Amino acid sequence: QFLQNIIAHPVFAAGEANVDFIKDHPELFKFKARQDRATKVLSFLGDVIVNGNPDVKGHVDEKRELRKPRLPQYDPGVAYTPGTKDKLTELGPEEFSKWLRADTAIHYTDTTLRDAHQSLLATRMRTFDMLKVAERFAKQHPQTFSLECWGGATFDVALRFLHEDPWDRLAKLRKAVPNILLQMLIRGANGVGYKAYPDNLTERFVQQAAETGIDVFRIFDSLNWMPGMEACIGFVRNKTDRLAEASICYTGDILDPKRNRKYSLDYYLRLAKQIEDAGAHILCIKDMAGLLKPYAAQELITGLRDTVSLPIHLHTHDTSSLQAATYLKAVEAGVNVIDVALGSLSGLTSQPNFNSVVEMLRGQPRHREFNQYSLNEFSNYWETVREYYYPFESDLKAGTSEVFQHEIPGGQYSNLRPQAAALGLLDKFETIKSTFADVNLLFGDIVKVTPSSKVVGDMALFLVSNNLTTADVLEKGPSLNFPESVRELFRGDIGQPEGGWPTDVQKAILKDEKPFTDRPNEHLAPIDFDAEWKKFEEKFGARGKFTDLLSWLLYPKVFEQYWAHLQQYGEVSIIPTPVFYYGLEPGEETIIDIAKGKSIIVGLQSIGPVNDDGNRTIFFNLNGQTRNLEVRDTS
Ligand code: 3PY
Ligand code: ZN
Repeated sequence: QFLQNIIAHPVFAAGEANVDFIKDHPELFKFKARQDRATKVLSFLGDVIVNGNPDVKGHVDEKRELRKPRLPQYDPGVAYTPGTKDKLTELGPEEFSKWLRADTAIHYTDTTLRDAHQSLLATRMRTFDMLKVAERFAKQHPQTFSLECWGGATFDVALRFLHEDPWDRLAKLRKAVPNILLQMLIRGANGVGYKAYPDNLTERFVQQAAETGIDVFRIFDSLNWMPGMEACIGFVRNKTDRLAEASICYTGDILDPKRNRKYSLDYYLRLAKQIEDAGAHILCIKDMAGLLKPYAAQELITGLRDTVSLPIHLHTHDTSSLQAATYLKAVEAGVNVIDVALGSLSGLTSQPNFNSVVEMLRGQPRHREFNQYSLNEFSNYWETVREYYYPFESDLKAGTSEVFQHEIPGGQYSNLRPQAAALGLLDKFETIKSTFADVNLLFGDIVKVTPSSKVVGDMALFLVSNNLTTADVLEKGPSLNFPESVRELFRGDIGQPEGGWPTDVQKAILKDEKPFTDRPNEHLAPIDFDAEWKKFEEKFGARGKFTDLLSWLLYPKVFEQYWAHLQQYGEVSIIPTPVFYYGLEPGEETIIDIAKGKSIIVGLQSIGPVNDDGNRTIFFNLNGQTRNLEVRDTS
């Protein structure tokens, strides 16, 4: 191959190669990296073929037919139409905020690439499937306000289960979508994790996220605790030229006298004012469980419009199936942006249907024009692609008004079932849901969203698996070993709830440990980035990027496993999803783009029997040539 590279090189072919020819042309060695890449891809495929992808183990339906998706039409030669990203660059965040507040037509955030699949498919959507349509979408629908495509659980899941670099996903989406704002969800002091991080780590994370492509930072605190959000709002304002969108997380029911004592309209208006004073550019109502009913939305948004001068962005989940009505009332009351997901990834625990909400407002004063035929093409694409992720579907078949009782966030619902199943508690799922509601009251009626919602879930699972009720917590507290996350919550590790913790419950859980009420981040030593770089290089070699360092600092164990997988199997995000999860059948082949402009055709010829060493020989066809590979059978 080296000789072939020399002969084919234009300098050599022109007879102009001198003594430095090889030294001056490192591309002559390129074949090596490609061969290496192809070999690594084969070894990953071999493993999936013989042992299955561990992430779907036990859930594979051999008979299921997976179709090829039809890509929506577009003209690749057509230039991008300027959109909200260009508007932000032109105006800067302060003026953009004013422009948005005054704009009369409704705006849409498309959550398909983040919350929709986090809420329906346990966050498993791969970069591969996103990139197939990202440029098309940006060219066909440049009037979209933003694409929510990063943050929340996607960071962890990309590294942990998809073996993908989340930063690489963001960089590629940015390139494909230069004209629409890209949006992320950040859990305030908890970043994209489940615990507090040192402030200077979150600061560098925010800075890097902006550099890689984020324009809208949706910031929230899982207890609606202002000190948990303030620092993050400051990082976006001071370290980037992007938009800080801070959230009031909505819980309870402002119109229900039984539920609005703590979380009243007045409470939300007060919080909104504090958010405005903290310097946010946009106010978000983050209705993570889908509890904001239509008439409550009308009151809340009317009140907020009178209280703050920020534009208002409404996020909800359609778990009850009522939320299109909520959007109608919200639009009438003057909301500026609403969150929707493309049809086939909408509804239930996801966001309301983008395609249908556009139709709801067609012909009305606040309508914004979208090409419905094209939106439906995108929905059809995702309908086919969604099938690839069938092992991650939750069993929820219809909207449920039960959500008004248990208040489980949409993003958590699709995870709670498998968590219950893993503990052998699936037959007690009804009890788990009602215990979730009981635990909330035991904890003093708190805001439930990641990570506080996870703690309520952990406690509910703990109680149900030990045949206990919330009444036992006070009675048997001294003899019970509560989950670590529950202890941390009551110690103050993720902040303070409205009205403080119930002291008797706190005592039962913490026993003699002393809680604190200041910012948990104050208890954490700042990161010494130079020292951490050195440690990183010693551990992983000098080839890492700064974004790798950040991933490692945020998720050390998960990153280590991701890195080991990368060394062994190379870049697996380039493998088509059905092949990534289910491998190949004998006689089947797939095309994989291993480098820019370079594809390989991989076919599976046959799988040999297990030999004395416990291995099988897999016969592949790689670009027309047979390649065999020994794979250990651990199945
Ligand atoms: C997250 O934090 O991931 C959420 O989606 C919360 O709603
Ligand atoms: Zn959400």
